[in-house]
Amino acid sequence: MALDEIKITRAIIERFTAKLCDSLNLDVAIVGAGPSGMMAAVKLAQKGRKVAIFERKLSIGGGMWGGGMMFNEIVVQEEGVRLLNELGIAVKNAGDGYYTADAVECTTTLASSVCKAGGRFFNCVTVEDVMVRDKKVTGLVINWSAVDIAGLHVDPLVIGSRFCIDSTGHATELINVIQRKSGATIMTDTGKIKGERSMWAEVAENTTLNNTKEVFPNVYVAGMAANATFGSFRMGPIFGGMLLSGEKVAEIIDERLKG
Ligand code: 48H
Repeated sequence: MALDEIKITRAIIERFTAKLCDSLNLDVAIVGAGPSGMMAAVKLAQKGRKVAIFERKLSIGGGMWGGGMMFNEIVVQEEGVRLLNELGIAVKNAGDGYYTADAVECTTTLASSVCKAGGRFFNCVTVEDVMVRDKKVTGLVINWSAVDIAGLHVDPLVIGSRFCIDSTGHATELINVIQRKSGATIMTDTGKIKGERSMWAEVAENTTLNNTKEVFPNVYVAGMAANATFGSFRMGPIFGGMLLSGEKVAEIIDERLKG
C-alpha cells in the first residue's frame, strides 16, 4: 500500500475535530485523569453518560503510575479490591486486609476501560477557568497545556457540561479557580477551601469518601481534591479511597442526571 502523508494528516485532523465537536455538550466533564477521575469516567460511561476527561499532561494516570516513591506498586485495602476485580486487574493479598496491584497495570487498565466504555480523554489540555451562569457552573474553559507552558497569549475555548468533577488531586485547581474568580462560597463549613493536612492514612481514607460531594452548584470534588477541599489528611500510596471516591461521585451525578 502506498502511503500518503497528507491523507494521514487529514485523517487525524478530521477524527480529532469530530471527537472534540461531539464533546461540546457533555453530561459530565472531568478535570484530571488520576485514579479518581478515571474511575468516575468508567462508571459514568458504563451508565451511558456522555463523559470526557481533560488532562493537563501528555500522560494520563496522575499519581498512580509511580506507586509509592517510584516503587510502582500500589496498596489497596479490602474495601477497594472489588473495583480492581471488576476491571480485571490482578490483585495480590499482602495479609491483614492489605492488597497490592501493579501501578502500571492499574493505570493502563483504568484508562482502557474509560475508552472501551465510551468515555473520552483529551490529554495535553489544561482547564484554566469555568463558565458560570445564575451562580451555577455550566462548563469548562480549556486551552492547550503547551500554550500555558509557553506563556503564549492565546484565548481559550469552552466545553459545556451539566456537571463537572474536580479530580485534580492535591492542587484542587477547579475549585480554586471558582473561589478566586467568582468570590464564591464553597460548600465547606468556612465557605472556603480548607486545604490539605499531613499524612494520616486511616483517617484520610475514610474522609475521602465523606468529602466526595458537591461543593459549588454543579461541581463535585473527588479523590485527593475532596480531602484538600475539606481540610482532611493525605494518605500516601494507598488507593482504595481514590477509586471508591470516583465510583461514589459517578453514582451521585448519575442520579441527578435522571432527575
Ligand atoms: C487539567 C489537571 C489540572 C487542570 C491538575 O493527583 P491525581 O492522581 O488525582 P487523584 O485525586 O485521583 O489521586 C490522587 C493520588 O494520585 C495521590 O496523589 C495520592 C493518593 N496521594 C497521597 C499522598 O499522600 O500524596 O491526578 C490529578 C490529575 C493529574 O494528572 C494532573 O495533571 C491533572 O489532574 N490536573 N488537568 N487541567 N487544571 N490540574
